[in-house]
Amino acid sequence: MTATESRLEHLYADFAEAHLSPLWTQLGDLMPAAPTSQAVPHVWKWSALYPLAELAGDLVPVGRGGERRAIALANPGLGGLPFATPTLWAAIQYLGPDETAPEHRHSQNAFRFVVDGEGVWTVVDGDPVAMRRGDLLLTAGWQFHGHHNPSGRPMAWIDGLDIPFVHYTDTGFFEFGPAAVTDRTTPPTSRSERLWAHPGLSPLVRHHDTMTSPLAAYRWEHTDAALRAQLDLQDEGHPGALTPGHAGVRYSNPATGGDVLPTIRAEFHRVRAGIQTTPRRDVGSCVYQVFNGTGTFDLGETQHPVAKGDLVVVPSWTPWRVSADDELDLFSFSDAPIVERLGLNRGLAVQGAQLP
Ligand code: GTQ
Ligand code: FE2
Repeated sequence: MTATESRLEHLYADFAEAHLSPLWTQLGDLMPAAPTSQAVPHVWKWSALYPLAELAGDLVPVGRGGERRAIALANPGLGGLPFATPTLWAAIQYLGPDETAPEHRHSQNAFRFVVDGEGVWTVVDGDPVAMRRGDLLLTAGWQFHGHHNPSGRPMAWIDGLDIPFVHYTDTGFFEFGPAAVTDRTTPPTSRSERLWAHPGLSPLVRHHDTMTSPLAAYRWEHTDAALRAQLDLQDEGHPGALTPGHAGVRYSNPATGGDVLPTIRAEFHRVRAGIQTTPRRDVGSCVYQVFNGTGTFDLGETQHPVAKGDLVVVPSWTPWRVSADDELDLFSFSDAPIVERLGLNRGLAVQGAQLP
């Protein structure tokens, strides 16, 4: 070892001792030419998830303290953390007959999506919201919420939250509410829908928060009708669907037209049998859940057959596309509002997606 090498070695040791770290040895990791996510593309099969949730239903009570019988997708690339992606939490939540998940509130924004079943009401700031197949239900940050199941049957759904983002930014607060939900009535329609779910019409009331949708429930009948109309219009020779055989909608805030939550975008896609979507790669991460049908996701180098209920993680900048065997209905959510509002997106998302 030369004298300089020896002095360098000491310098690095001194850096470590002084809690300092030089840029030049790690530039490629810290500032790669394009995103290189620690998260990996992965698929969780509903056929594996659901029985485990059922088993948890038998063995694990739900109540104050643990709060929810929710089982998170832990991305295999994220070292065992309960995070689907570096920004997004995705979990299956299970509530048995006559069970109640107590009220609480937190900074983290949340939604529920129902792939199957009904019978649970989520009570959001005192407004009971029925949860049914195909519905998207919102719980914005700091709204009190609890869930109760007055039906005789268990119900499972998926939760999406920005828990990882709030965790990494140290921005979370949490508060317990009543152990029982405040309003145990079971109306088919929530007060938020009665006020806000009229197409093209905003009530002349003050809605202060521009980043959060005032509408707590987006019903399947509307999503389904919107997608069907896009494909029908295309068949009739009119502009409609995104590309041939691929229809898509974004769930939007009826007061602003923006995303439903400050940190989470939600969409629904319908891909006709035999159609392969245009390959794309996006800045930011995304989670898909198959609502209906079968097909194959190409994620980077790998191919993954999917069926109803399966959950698919697409990490940032991963090239991907999906092919439908029979008509494929896909719910999706992403961190796009974070990426876009902070000016971190790249416009040419479709270009440069190379798939084998
Ligand atoms: O239902 O309130 O999956 O607070 C994670 C945290 C669900 C909920 C989750 C939560 C909830
Ligand atoms: Fe919660």
